[in-house]
Amino acid sequence: MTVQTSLDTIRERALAELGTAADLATARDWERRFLGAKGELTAFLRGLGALPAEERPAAGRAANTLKQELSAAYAARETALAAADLDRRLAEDAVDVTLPGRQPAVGSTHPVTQMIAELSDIFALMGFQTVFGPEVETAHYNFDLLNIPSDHPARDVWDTFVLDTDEAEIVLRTHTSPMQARTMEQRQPPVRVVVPGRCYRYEAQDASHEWMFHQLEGLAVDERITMADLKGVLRELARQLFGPERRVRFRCDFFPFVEPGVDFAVDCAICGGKGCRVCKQTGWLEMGGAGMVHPKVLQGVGYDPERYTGFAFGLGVERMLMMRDGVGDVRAFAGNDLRFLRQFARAQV
Ligand code: YSA
Repeated sequence: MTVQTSLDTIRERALAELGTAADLATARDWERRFLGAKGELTAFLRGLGALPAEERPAAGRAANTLKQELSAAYAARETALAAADLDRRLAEDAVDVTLPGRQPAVGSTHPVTQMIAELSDIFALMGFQTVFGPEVETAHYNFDLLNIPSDHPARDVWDTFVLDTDEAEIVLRTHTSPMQARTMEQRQPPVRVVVPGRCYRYEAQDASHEWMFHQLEGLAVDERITMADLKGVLRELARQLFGPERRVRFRCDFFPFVEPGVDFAVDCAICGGKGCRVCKQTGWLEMGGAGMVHPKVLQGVGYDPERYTGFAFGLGVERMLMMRDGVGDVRAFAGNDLRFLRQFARAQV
């Protein structure tokens, strides 16, 4: 077989195979097989050394001409296949701009957050400023300054999560009351604040008790503040939150940081005070504790108890929601069941 015949055979086969390459990968494989370092044509060029010297120049020229022809054919085929590939990908990625958009999932504030905002608004109208305090507290603020010294039996009833006992005893606050002392240490009377926030108690959970829940503390200190002011403020709260027909009840209760102390209840809005599952058949729902700030607490923060008096209260935020919206189990609020939470969904502004 002459050199030219061999080259013609390679040429014919190469162009036929390139013509059938349907995608870029096949075309690149073709290039490797014919034009690559170990390709057929390269091997042919290397073999030229075995020819008689007088035949080599012509054979070399013919082989190089074929190489250029095949390279040009490959370049044209590659360009065509790349363009076809781009067209295909563009067609696949095409967006139909006339399709209606997907509805974005819009969240809503948690019912407890909503209730805290509502309570802050109600108290703001009565002149109370909303402030916040730490959830990780020292026993000094959580107990000592509230007239509950370490040897006092009342300390045991708070079911406290203790975080550290090394230097200062560090606890998760069991109530929002430590903010009474923190606030009074920072301001001089007149003081009027409410303090919403999380509290923690190492308690068995049931329909009305969670280990993590929210309270709203209230504190007013000034000259001539009386129990009548406390009753008036809490009655107004019940009126705004539950409606003018609700009745309120104050019964004697004991908290070491008040004198006298009361528990504050509202007649059950679900059953109208007749007795139901939510109010445990009593007709009343306890909202929290309250009272006149104990003189020792005032003294502890440097206030003169002869000059100043004050009232304070601590209300259960989940309890108020349960009562107003007929929720039978406090555990629902932290349960993360979207079917429950969506019932409180509000448009965000
Ligand atoms: C009392 C007098 C004051 O001058 C100021 C504040 C207080 C309240 C006091 N610091 C306190 O924590 N009292 S309390 O233990 O009775 O809790 C108040 C309210 O928090 C309860 O009425 C209830 O509504 C809510 N609460 C308490 N433990 C709870 C709870 N809510 C859900 N789960 C729990 N485990």
